[in-house]
Amino acid sequence: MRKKIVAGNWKMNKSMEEALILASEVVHMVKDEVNTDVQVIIAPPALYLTTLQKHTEAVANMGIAAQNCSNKASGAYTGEISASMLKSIGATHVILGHSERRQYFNESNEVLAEKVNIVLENGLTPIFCCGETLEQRQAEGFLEFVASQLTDSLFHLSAEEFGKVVIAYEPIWAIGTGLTASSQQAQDMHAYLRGHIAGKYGQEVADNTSILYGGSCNEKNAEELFACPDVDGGLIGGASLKSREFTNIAKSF
Ligand code: 3PY
Repeated sequence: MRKKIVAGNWKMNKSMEEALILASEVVHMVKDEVNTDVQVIIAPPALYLTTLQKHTEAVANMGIAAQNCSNKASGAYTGEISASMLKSIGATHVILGHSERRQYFNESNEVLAEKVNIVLENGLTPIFCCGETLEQRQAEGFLEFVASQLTDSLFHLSAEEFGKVVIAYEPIWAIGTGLTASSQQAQDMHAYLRGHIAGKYGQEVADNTSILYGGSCNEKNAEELFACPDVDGGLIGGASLKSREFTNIAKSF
């Protein structure tokens, strides 16, 4: 059975003090209100991971994610943070390939494949993001384009390794724009990706893969999106910066 997951991508927001308040509110609300079969993950800026991990570890169905990590193991890579460092401070997940990293930091499918490898080698769970631009959606072949992001960055993995990956479909045209994919658009893409995974790894692996929807998911649209048979939760942007709204999203299954 695949997991239901709601992950909050805080991006580059909040001071330390604000982050502590937000995390402790989320931790309390999740503990009191969210079904234990829903895994709730927060992804604060890397600087706050060590401190906030001490809060999330107290709740069995919570995890804490980095928003990125290096494709290198260690060494002279000024400014980088390695997967083993993240593991050593108790991080559980790493978001990889968010469209903002692909767009502003030129992350290619090849570099992302290296990051996926190193994250898995260190016993962390990659939340692998994929998605198309508006121009791609309006042209032919956008389903195949998104599937190719999986092929190029993930399909070198063994079935056992692939089974540890979480996928997040984030249409780029719905990120930070207030536009959301309709539940039908999300379902169609998720079903297509699940079929693509089944073609490579078989139906059982595909059925056990959590595929999250991201892109302006909020407390108003989460219930309809999460009701889709192939949508297993959400990667939440702006709405994860408000404890009440984020918790409500985690309660939307
Ligand atoms: C968004 O919803 O804006 C996101 O980018 C989530 O990662």
